[in-house]
Amino acid sequence: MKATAIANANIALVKYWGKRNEKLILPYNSSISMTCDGLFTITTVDFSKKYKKDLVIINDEELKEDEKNVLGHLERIREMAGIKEKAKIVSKSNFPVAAGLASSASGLAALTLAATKAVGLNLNKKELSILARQGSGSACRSIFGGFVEWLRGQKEGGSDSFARQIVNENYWPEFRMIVTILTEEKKKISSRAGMAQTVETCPYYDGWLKTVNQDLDIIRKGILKRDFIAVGSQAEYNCLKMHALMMTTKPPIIYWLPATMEMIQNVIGWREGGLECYFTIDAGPQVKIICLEKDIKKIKIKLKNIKGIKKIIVCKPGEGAKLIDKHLF
Ligand code: 2P0
Repeated sequence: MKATAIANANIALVKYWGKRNEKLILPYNSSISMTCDGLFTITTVDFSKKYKKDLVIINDEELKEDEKNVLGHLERIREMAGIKEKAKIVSKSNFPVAAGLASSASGLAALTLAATKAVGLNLNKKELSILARQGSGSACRSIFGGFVEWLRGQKEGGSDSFARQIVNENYWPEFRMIVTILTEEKKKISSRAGMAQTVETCPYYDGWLKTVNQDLDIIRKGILKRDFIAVGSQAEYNCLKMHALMMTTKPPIIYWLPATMEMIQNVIGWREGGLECYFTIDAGPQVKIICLEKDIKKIKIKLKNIKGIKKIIVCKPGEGAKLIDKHLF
């Protein structure tokens, strides 16, 4: 009863921010993301009578604060399979965890696929997406590769809230996101707590919900037409709207560092100078530059001269979650 899966993280072009049902993780709005080749989590799950309790090891450290309720997700899968065995889980990501780089998306997607396979449930991608969503919302998008839309759904039970692929990873291979890592420190406010606080206190949340469908339409159509300016500019706008919500939440949620603001100004300046690039930022300080392959070299040269950048990772559209043969233990 052992299986291993690999899943890529994803970065949203239209963000998910706010739940209408916190227990089932049902969002107020649909969202669109790119699954990122190069930002991955590998997870091995082994269910066995030999384990007296569940043991979860993430990046060589035993899980202590179970913020994402990984153990609850495991229990959900055990219940589906009708088994009692405890599990050992070992998970490794190749990028900083919990610094606004969607580690829970790749982590919970890999866990969902590995654990369901280990217990002998052969779920299809839609079923996997629904299940991964209940572990962490953004994880439902990482089940699929390429450009992906998570449909908010209408039903109370969540059976119509899952992700689906808009186009696969080969449709727009020139599309890139350059992740600039500005700090590897863990963020202070989790996105789970932050979004709940926004829904409760932000006076502009209605405005977000009224305008998000337009963002989704423009970006979905832009992806299908490979219209870079349409996708990049609307993604940047959507990101700023989300951060405006965060900043006007009580107490305020400000994920930006001075280096974040500097990067924003840089990207805008480069664009004014004729370089086609946009930015997006998630629940953390890291800035992701949206660009095309043809401009990567020029942007990399510019990034070399900026002091605050610890590391960069260039991502192209990547594959969805999949099983692999090589176990981590
Ligand atoms: C996104 N974020 O669409 C948005 C943008 C953060 C900012 O999805 O509570 O870790 O586990 O459902 O999935 C982060 O939210 O939250 C996220 P839960 P999750 O990528």
